[in-house]
Amino acid sequence: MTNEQFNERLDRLFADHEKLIERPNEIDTASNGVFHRYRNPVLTAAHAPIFWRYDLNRETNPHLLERLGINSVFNPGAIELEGRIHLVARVEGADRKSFFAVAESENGIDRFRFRDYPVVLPETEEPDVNVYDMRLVRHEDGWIYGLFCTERKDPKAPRGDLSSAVAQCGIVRTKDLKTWQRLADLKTQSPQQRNVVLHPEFVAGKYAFYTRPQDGFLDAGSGGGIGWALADDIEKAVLGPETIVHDRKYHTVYEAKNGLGPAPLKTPEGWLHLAHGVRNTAAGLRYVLYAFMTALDDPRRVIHEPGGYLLAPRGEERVGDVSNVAFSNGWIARSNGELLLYYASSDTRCHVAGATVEKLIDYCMHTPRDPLRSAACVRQRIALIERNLELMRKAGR
Ligand code: M1P
Repeated sequence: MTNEQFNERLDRLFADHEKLIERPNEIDTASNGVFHRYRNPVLTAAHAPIFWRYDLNRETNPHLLERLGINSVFNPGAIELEGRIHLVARVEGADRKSFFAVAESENGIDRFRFRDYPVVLPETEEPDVNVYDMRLVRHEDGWIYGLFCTERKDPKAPRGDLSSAVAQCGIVRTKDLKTWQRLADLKTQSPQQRNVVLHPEFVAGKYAFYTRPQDGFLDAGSGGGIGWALADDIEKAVLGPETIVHDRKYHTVYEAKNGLGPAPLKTPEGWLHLAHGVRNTAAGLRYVLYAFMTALDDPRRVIHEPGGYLLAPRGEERVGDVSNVAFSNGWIARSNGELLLYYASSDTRCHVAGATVEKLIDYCMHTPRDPLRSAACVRQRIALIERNLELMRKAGR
């Protein structure tokens, strides 16, 4: 490669990257009324800065080859800070290891740009092998907490088993998403934990955690459900027995597994929750997002439980490293009532859907519950049809 060719290729790399970052996003007009999708993903592997991936020095990289590839960018935590929307994304290198990186945007819909450096996450005495899926929450104690999954090789795995892992909840806190303080990993009575979320307020003067007790690394086993327990201290948080807030149920969209998404939002009608539900199919697991509400005076008590899913992977979203997955661990309620719901598709890329808190409350309060049996579902639908046909007759439609 001549000097000229090297520079030409370098210019093109930077220009294409800039074009991608600056690409405006548009609302996808096909909407069910509850939320609207946006056409373009907000963050992808291609959004990672060129200087994270290439060695730009002609002496050491004469062919201008990518040296440290990025495989995917997904499952972002989200928070509004100083008027800007910040995502703490799970960035996975070509080597399969994930790390966290902060990307910022003015409007939360497009032009997300990664900060120059990824997050340098402090470690405990037991080094993390892989970290992912940070849930950010602004707690009433004044800190922003990030709860994430820390994964390490299972020390009890038989020789030759290089897949078994132990998942636990790591905890960091920050004021600015720049300096991070690592606290002790959460201690619970369950063999493994993933999808742990900190409730934004004290409950009975204690820190309250949503958990996901599970027996194995992948399978919930006899565990599962979205759990709940309190801790006296956040710096060395220890949980007692977990009670189940929202359980798995036979033949629902959350029969195999479920887990809380972002921290719940406080609304006048109750705590608004977003979660993922997993079912088994012949083609593998299918992950969808669902919503529910709990009581303001007792965040463990479910008060509204709409049936079915809120958002399921659609079209291209269905394809990726782990296909047929919609997963969310970040949303932002803006002061004007707008809701930005960040979700990832198929463990590959990040999207945003727009809604309002008011619409989500309406969805939770007025969507009928899952009747759990086909015949009952038909009766439920016929009741709707009858009411509508009557209205249509009166309106002369
Ligand atoms: O691959 C789908 C998701 O699987 C896990 O979620 P869960 O523990 O509920 O099965 C997580 O690893 C998540 O990151 C991933 O998106």
